[in-house]
Order: sequence, then structure tokens, then C-alpha cells
Amino acid sequence: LDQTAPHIAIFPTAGMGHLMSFLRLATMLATRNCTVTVIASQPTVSAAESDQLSSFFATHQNIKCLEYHFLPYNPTTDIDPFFAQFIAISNSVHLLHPLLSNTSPPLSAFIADFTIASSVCKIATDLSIPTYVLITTSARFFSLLACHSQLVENNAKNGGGEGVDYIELPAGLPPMPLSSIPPPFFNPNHYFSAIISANAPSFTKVNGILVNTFDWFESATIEVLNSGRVVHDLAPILTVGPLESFKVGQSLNLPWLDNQPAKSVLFISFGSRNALSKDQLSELGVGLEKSGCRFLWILKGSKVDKQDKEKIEEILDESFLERTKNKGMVIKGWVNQEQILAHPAIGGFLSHCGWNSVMEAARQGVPILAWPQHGDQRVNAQVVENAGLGLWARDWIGEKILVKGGEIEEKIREIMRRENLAKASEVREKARHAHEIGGNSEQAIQGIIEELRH
Ligand code: BUP
Repeated sequence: LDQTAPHIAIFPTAGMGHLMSFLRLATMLATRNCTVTVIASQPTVSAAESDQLSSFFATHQNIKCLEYHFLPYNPTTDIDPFFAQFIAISNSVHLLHPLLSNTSPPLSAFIADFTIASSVCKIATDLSIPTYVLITTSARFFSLLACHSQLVENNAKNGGGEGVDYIELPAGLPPMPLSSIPPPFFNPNHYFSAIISANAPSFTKVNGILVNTFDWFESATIEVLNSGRVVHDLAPILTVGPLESFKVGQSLNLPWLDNQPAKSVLFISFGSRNALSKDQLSELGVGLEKSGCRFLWILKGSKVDKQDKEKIEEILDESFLERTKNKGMVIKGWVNQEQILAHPAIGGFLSHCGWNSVMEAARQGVPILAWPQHGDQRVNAQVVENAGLGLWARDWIGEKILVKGGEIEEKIREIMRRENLAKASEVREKARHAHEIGGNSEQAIQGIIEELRH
């Protein structure tokens, strides 16, 4: 037993995208000899999160679970349930202090989600331990978070962006298309913006900002962020991605997929909290059928899975399902996406570009056809395209317009071309190299562990 190895509290908030990154980091630290406690906030928003937590702790008994029952938060206005959860978790962080002050071995540090960073910094000061944040989006989107107050101010001065296509970013970061920035970002009265302004000040107080990305993938952005010119006194950016997958209880059981030719199947998923409109789903069906491409489609009917009760046949046309039954498979419910992306039959990924999905595709060398919906996803899609991991259908503006089947067909044909696979394989090599001995991400993780040894 390594007596000097640190004891790290891993503190995620809400949403599968956030949770998966934190659980991955937890296992990576545990396999590098650290003692790890995961703070599991209860109750979770989605069933997927509580299922994931139960199976995770059943399979990783070396990782401690600290159940944290936060106080209810009753917003008076309409709010995204995941945002409400961030606020609720943050508001009662003081309840953790007594639970954490006597742990054995004593706690060495917090690694917390950005959405609660300021509150965690306060209790970490009381406990006299350092705090790190883990950013579960791209470094490019993080750069917007880091200079949020300045961008909101500039936007107000410029009349709310009227007639502006691009916004200037500080310190030589390339300008950003205004259409890529989620509109609530600029609205100080919106919860999204309020959560950012409450927590962005912590970026200069924490000991390090861990980002689930790798240097090669976003080198220019990372260099500028670390130059100190974007935000004075910004804590060091430590790239730790792509975060490695953890052991799961079950192997993938999809005989249909096993019988498909290598690299022939397009995997389709819009993440855990996006549901396309019925009309859009039906156009996607038209596009798939016309393209003749094999597909594995994960279908979602509503934003929070606990409310997602409709059957596949109630969402998609039965005749479509009948006509395509030899070409494709539609699944409703949770599947292990990482295992699917790693399957030899998968040759492309139609994705909303949630950042975990992007990093998983990078690790497996699967080309992405990016169809972002909201939040950070358009910014992430641009990163994907710039890095050569795929194509961004930039005219397909999520939720606002109906993208027709013919256009979808064309892009599906394009993404399934061989040359995209070759480029994506190069990305995979770079992603793997980041975690080899001497790779940037491995060095960053080892550096944190060394710093925290007692
Ligand atoms: Br859906 C789904 N299986 O069926 P993102 C998702 N995932 O393993 P999002 C599955 O959940 P946020 C499923 O591999 C990824 O690790 C997927 O995170 C996994 O998107 C995670 O890709 C989803 O970041 O999350 O859901 O939009 O908005 O919280 O970033």
C-alpha cells in the first residue's frame, strides 16, 4: 500500500455527460493508486444516472461512495431540470463539511464539476485542501466560459449582437460565429448564464483546470488559454483526455451488429438529453432509407428518460421499420455507447456532439457527422471538423428548421466514405498517444497525483 497516495473526492453534478466523465476520472485515479471517494448526489434527475451509479459501485468496490442528500430547491420559474439540480447541489454543499472532515485517510483534494465550483472552493478552504475542476466540454467552449463576463459586457455594448455574425474573443483566440453560442449565454437573467457567472470566478482560485481533451486535438486553444492572456491568473489547463473507459459488468449483446460487415454501420445517437421532433425523426428515417446505409439508431422520445414512455412504433412509422428491418436496428433505452463505438462494424457516427461522445469517437477513430442541437454542441462540432474527425452539417440548425431526408441522405453518403475513416484513424493514434507514458494527458494526471502526495 502506498501510504503517501492521495485521497481524492470526485464531485460530479447532473446529466450523464457530466457523470460519465467523473466516473472515468475516478477509475483512472484509483488504478494509479489513489484512494477515491465519489460524492453521489441524491436523488438524480434521470433514471440513467441512478442506474449508472448503482452498476458503477457494484463493479468498482475499491471506490467509495458518499451519498449526498441535498436540500430540495423549488424554483419559482420554469427551469431545465438539470440546471435546477446544479443549483440545488451547490446550495447545500455546506452539508458535506461534517461528512468529509473526518475521512480516513484524510481528504487531499476535491475534483469538482464546474457548475458547483465556487461552493466547493469555499468548503475546500474550510477543510484546508485544494480544489480542481474537471471540464466536461471542449477547451474551445471552456474559453467562452472563462471570459463570460467580458463577452456579456461586450455584447450589451454592441446592442445585443444585432447585425453581427462573429464575436471577437480575447488574446488571439479565433472569432466565434454568434450562431454557435447558445443565446442564454448572453442573458444575465437566464439560469444558464447565472450558473456560469457564479462559478467562472473560481477559474482563478482553483489549483488546476482539468479538461477532457488532448493537446493534439485542440492545441491552439490550449496554448492561448495557458498563455495567461485570456484571463489574468487563470489556473493551469491540464489536459487529461480522452478519459479512459471503465470496466462494466456486461459485454455488448447485439448479435445483429456482430453480423454486419466491417465499418459498414452508421451509429446514430443524440445523447441523453435531446429528443428530435417527430417530424424530424421521420425525415431522418427517409434519409437513412434513401442512403441505403446500414444503421444502428438509439431513439429518444423526451428530454428526461423517466418521462420517455412511448414505444418505438409510436414514434417511428411502422412501415419504415418493416422496410428497413434488414438494414438497420432501432433501440429505445440505454445502450453502452462506448462499446458500440468500439465495435468493428461501426463506420460512422451521426452525433449531437456532446463532448463525451466526441472524445469516445476520437478514442475509437470513428468519423462523426455532426448534427449539434444546443448548448456547447455547435462549438464542439467546429472542433470536430477542424481536427479532421468528421463533418459538420452547419446548416442543420437544431430545433429551428426541419432538415429534409434528401439532405440527410447526401451527408450520410459523404460521412461513410473511406477517406474519413483514414483521417479518423489518425485522430485515434494521437488520442492513444496522449495516454502512453510521456503522453500529455498521462503526464498531467501523474503531475496532479505527485502534487497531492502527503
Ligand atoms: Br444516450 C446514451 N448510452 O444510450 P455526451 C449515452 N451514453 O452510454 P449528453 C451511453 O452518455 P451532456 C446511451 O457514451 C456519453 O458518455 C455516452 O454524454 C453515454 O452527451 C454520455 O455525449 C453522454 O456528453 O450530455 O448526453 O448531451 O449534455 O451532459 O454533456
